This record gives sequence, structure tokens and C-alpha cells, in this order.
Amino acid sequence: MSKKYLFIALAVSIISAAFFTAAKPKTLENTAVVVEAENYVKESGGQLQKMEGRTASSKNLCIAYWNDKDHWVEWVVNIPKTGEYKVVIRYCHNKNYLGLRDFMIDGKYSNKDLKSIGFESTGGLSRGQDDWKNLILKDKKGNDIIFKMRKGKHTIRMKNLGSTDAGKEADRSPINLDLIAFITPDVIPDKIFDFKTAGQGELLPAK
Ligand SMILES: [Ca+2]
Repeated sequence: MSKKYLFIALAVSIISAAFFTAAKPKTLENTAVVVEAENYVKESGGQLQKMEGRTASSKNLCIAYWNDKDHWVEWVVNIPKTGEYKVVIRYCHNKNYLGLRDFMIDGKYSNKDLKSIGFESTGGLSRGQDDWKNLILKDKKGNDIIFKMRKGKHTIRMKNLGSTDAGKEADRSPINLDLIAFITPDVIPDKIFDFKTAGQGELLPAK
């Protein structure tokens, strides 16, 4: 092969390699889509209050007074790219029982184990100390639930289902909520969130 043809063959292979690399769809990595709890869009069965200044709360705000059974709350999440996500819920409470909530997206349970999720005590209400816990939604076997999400806006709804208390608190369970985040499966939430700067629908690069 002459030098000229060798050059052309080389150029064609470089250009086609570049084309196929560019055309290959990239998976979303190292990102978290954060919905601040205080940016809820709807509720029924109770009246939330936005609390300012709780220790280490994202955007310095969280919601409280989510106390009574059947009080449900909705949020909207804007998913930037179709793909697989895990869900993290940042919450706190100080009761000696499990607070119960369900978790629906667009009116459906992505997994049957989302019909009732137990939230254990985090030891306090983040008054003067950081009592927040980042709970990854898991199935009953302990595996992280993978949510297959389409790009665009989706409605999240969580309902208060009461608690595991056998006594007079069976129909209530106060939980304070800071945020809900959709994270790509490679993300370890405690290592990447900068709760001071996270915003609704914001993508956070891993640190
Ligand atoms: Ca917040």
C-alpha cells in the first residue's frame, strides 16, 4: 500500500472510531437529583410546617408536623435522563418505634415492599446536633431498590401509615424530612451530598 492510501485508511479509521465513540450512549453516573422536602406541592390529611435552622438541614429547611396516619404529601421530581436510580430519603425522628410510610411514583409502587417502609429512630430531631439519616429504599431482603425512571417530571407521594407502636401512638408517627434524592447506583450518598448547596433538580457531581 502506498503512503497516500495508508494515510487515507488511517484517517478513515480515526474518523469512524471517533464517530462510534460519540454515538455510543453514555450512562448517567455520579449524579444525584435532589428534591427538597420543603418544596412539596400538595398534601392532604394534615398540615406540614417548614422548619428553619435545624442542624445540617439542606437549604436550611425541612418539614415537620407530618404526624398523623393518612396524612400524605406529594413532590415533583424532574429526572434529567432515562436510566436506573436508587432513592435516598433524609429524615429524622426520636420515637422508640418504627414510623411507617409508603412510597409511590406516578401513583404506582415500583416494588411491593414500598407499600410500607419502616423508619427507625435517628435519636433526635436535629435540634442542635445532626440527627439526619440517609435511608436508601430497600426491599424486605435488604437489597437496594432500583427505580427505572424515564426522563421528565414525575410525582412522588408518601403517606403516613402510623407506626409499629402497640399503644396510643399506633395512628401517628412524627417524622421530619429534609430531602428525597434520586441517585445513580454508583453513588454512596453519605460521601457525596453537600447539603448546603443541594437544590431541587440539581445534579451534584461526586466528590
Ligand atoms: Ca431541606
